[in-house]
Amino acid sequence: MIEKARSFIECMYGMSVPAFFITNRKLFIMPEEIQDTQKIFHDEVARIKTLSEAELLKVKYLGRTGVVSELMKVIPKLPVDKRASYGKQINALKDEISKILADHINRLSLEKKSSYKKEVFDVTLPGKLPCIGKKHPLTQTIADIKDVFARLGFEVVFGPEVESEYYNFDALNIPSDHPSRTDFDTFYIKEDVLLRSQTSTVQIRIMEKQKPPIRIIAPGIVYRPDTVDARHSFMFHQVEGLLVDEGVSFADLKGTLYQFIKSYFGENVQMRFRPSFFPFTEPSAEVDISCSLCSGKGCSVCSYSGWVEILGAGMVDPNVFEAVHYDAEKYTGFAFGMGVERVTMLKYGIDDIRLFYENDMRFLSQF
Ligand code: 2U9
Repeated sequence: MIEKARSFIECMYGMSVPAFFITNRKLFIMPEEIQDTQKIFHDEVARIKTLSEAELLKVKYLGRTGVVSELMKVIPKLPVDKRASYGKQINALKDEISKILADHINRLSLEKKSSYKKEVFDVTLPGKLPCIGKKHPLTQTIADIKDVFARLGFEVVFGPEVESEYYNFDALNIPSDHPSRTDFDTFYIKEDVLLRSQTSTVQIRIMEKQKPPIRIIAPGIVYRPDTVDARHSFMFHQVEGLLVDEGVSFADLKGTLYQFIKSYFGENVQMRFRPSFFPFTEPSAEVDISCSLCSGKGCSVCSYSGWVEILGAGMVDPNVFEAVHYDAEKYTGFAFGMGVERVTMLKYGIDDIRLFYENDMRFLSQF
């Protein structure tokens, strides 16, 4: 019966039909090409070991340009009356391949999933270090300064960076002919509008609103038209402090700055006051510390003097109190100011202020 069918098909199709197969209980007589394909597929399927091999085989046989598609391309070339039968056989082969591959893919994916659970977690493997950000060194210095003064009862206050001449100069007893008021030393936006050159403007604004006792520090950016070099920048950070109360003396100023210097630079650092002059304080002083880089022995940072200047300070000038309507007979106070870049450079031995502004991770990651 089979032999009969074969010779019938061979004679009808004009091609060799060496075998047959049964799908869905129907007898199909397969042309050789289809039968060979089926045989090769079964050989290949028998060799599959992994899910990815099964998936590759799926692409090879059932993909858009795969083996089955190639077989389909023969159909239009057959005599019209033979196309349907040939097409049916290819479809049967396609169904068979699809089913076998789907079974393999399902089984292999289940096996893969269950093998995950069996994997042993090696606790001795080194972990991946998370990349943790940190504060910019200037932000860190401001935080460190705030910490010391917070412990001494100082409150942190802020104010505008665009100011009037009154707050930046007049209220601070800086006379109208003072050289710092010219546009060589101050950035003017227009007449009577400028970028603050010190944060003392903030203390004036606070004193206008609050009666003593006052105990504040004002951190912030200030602007001066300096040519940029290793020690200067047209903008930098300051922290200024102000304490006003009855009976405040120069000894209180010294004690406060002593505490700050020991806490920030270390217990072994020495402090000295040199007489100076500022329009807003009287008497005034410049404060030095023993060079923390050479421990006072002398190096290029301290110009071989063993001392470096870190801040200016003094007792608030009575004219400043008058500007904010404080009774200068009743109240006294001290004030001080420091450059944040400068104290950071001295603490860490940084020799160029521009490093703070360049966002170079090789520099920033060291802090
Ligand atoms: C009020 C009254 C007085 C703040 C002071 C200095 C001295 C000082 C400089 C340090 C380095 C500025 O950044 S720097 O260039 N500052 O020398 N600052 S006394 O005096 C005040 C502040 C506010 C109402």
